[in-house]
Amino acid sequence: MSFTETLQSLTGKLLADCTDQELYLALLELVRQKSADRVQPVTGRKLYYISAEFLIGKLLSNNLINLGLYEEARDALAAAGKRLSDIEEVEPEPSLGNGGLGRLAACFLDSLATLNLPGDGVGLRYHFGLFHQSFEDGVQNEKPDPWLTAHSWAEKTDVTYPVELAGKEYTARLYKLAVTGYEGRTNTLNLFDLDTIDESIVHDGIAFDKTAIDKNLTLFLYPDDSDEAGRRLRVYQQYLMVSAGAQLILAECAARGCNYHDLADYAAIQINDTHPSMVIPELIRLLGQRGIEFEEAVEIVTKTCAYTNHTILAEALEKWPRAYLDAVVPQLMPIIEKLDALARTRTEDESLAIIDKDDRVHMAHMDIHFTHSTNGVAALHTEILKNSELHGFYELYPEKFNNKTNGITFRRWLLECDPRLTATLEKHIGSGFRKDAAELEKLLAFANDEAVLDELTAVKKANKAALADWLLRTQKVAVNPDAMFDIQSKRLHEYKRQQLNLLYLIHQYYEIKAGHLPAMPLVSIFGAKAAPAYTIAKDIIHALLTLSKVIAADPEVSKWLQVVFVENYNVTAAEKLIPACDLSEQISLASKEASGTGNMKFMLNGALTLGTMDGANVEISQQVGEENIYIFGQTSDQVIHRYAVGDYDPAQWVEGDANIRRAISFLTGPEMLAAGHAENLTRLHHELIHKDWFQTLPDFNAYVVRKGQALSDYACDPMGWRRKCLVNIAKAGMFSSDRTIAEYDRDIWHLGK
Ligand code: 4GP
Repeated sequence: MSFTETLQSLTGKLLADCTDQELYLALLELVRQKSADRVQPVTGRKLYYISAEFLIGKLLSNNLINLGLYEEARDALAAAGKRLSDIEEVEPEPSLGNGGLGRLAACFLDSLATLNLPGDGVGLRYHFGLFHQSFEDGVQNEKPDPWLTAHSWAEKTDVTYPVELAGKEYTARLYKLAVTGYEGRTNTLNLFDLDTIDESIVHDGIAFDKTAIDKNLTLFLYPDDSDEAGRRLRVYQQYLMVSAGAQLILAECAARGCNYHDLADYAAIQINDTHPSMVIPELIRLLGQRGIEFEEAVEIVTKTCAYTNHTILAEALEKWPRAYLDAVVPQLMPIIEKLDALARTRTEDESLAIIDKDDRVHMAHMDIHFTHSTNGVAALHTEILKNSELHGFYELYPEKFNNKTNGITFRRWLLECDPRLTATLEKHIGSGFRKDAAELEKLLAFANDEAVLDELTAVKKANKAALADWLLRTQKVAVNPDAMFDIQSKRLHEYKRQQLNLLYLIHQYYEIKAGHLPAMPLVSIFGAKAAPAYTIAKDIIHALLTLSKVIAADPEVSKWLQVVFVENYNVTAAEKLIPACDLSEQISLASKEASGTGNMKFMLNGALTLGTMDGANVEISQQVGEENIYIFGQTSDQVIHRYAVGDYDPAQWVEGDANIRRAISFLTGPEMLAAGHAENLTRLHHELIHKDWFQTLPDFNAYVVRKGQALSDYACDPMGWRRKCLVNIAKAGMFSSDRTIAEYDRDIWHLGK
């Protein structure tokens, strides 16, 4: 049967007569059948990657690519006068993640299946995922972001597990979502939910009754935790995930012949950040119910589990008040107490305890004591963990610490999002890079080939035009595609320093007004959601939106400078932005960004990085050489030293530097106050002058200079610029998540063995 006939048999109509919705459902069904054909039996160790987030993004095109059906589907539809891109729009995006950690989990699932490794995900089936962001009156507004429809990729099963929360029994139901690798096997993303969730309790944006657990438990990823009910709800969610997950793992292993004593021969469990940490005491509890003594259970769990740390920000290293755990998971507290006592026999250092003197339970500490591996996600990050943040643990367990530099799946972040670049690469270096990313290096042979560089320029130009169209259609903004596209898209957080970019833009505003024109026009594009309770992050969004209005209203400046803040930044938006980017902003305060993965996506798509020596920027810079990246700012050692000395005073920088003073004062100057809200602007102004916890001001001048350099290189030496882009693409191979997963498997998981 031809592809057209297959689709027609699924819809029961001629393709030309189908609606996009009907075609979407037919393709979904087809992908489902083909994915099922690729399920393989499991032998030996199987991975369970437990994570509160799986930021999978839309699945249709990705699945078609991985199944080798994309071109056929596109052509069959085109022959019937349909466009695959229109059908993609029918699919709602599952925003089951917030940022890097969740997107990484999705890339890892893709690579596991592609490398033919048995590895499933375990998480929650949130009804609304994160939240839908809109801007109203220059302020972020949050609404539910539904993705579940009658025909969802996640299929309901009959499998349920009892989960006891606050002494009451709930029933967790398993949903399965097929994950098909590129020319690889099909694995599963296991998502748990309750049948009793009631979406109608959500009101006024994303507010809901936080105490009605049976109705609210899986409504949202990261419900607002600014009050105690919200924080407790997170504990409830975490336990639902790990208890149901642990029961699933034990059941699957038992079905394959495991007698529980040998669990580590059947399962490897990766704890993705601290959200799933309770899987440790939960497994010990469940093994106890199956007749295994505490000491042996601890040994089994330690051999089975491994932990990944994704951040050194103190507020993200979860410490739950013991009272919460007493109330929500009383069945775990006696086990956590025993683990704390056991850990205390290994060290007298109070700072490494699981339960501290203030009765808080440190989840990361439990992970490090009772798993066999702790890894950071970029070389610098792992060194910081070993030498400062987790130094005491490193001294106690040096053999547990290892680095696994993050990666991204090239299927989504090159083949799918940048078909023009993919085709150009294939023309010159063949298609081997689809499976072996190291083959991208073959491109280096063309570094001085002007015809190839011109082709790369043409690809970028077409991608920028496509982004301009998309911005016009979805955001109602017109941009100049001949300007340099400068993009900062990532979660909104002070450590990522969108505020540094903001100050630069104000600086440029003044410079242009003073007649100091830049080398070329700049379109500065942002995409970011701020956590609903994170006030300063929302103030930064407000300031950028306000500045955007001020500049747009000033014809003198707007010829040279434009600020665009994309609404509701998500995976779909990222897929549009990244291929069109010229300059990738990776300007976190050195030492604070664990790795970053956006930096890798931009590089792979031929953008140059403007960044600090932070996270994986360090490795990117080593790969491409310092002449092919724009590095600026303090080093992590300098930053860590400044924190240690504790004498950083932003007010001195404001006083001592006229440019800084001018840029900061503008925030509460007449132009901004006329266009924005005094409350938000004044608060941000105050924060920067009096706190500036992430040391924006010491890096300001270096940033201005380096960005000016990038603009002038782009304007004055287009060939040189494109050569740098080529080197970045060619050297991106190391950042494939296939490489990362192969390393996890080699050093930690040993799957299938
Ligand atoms: C993120 C880190 O901020 C980012 O640097 C890293 O690339 C990513 O994890 C994947 O390892 N952390 C989070 C989080 O998303 O919620 O802590």
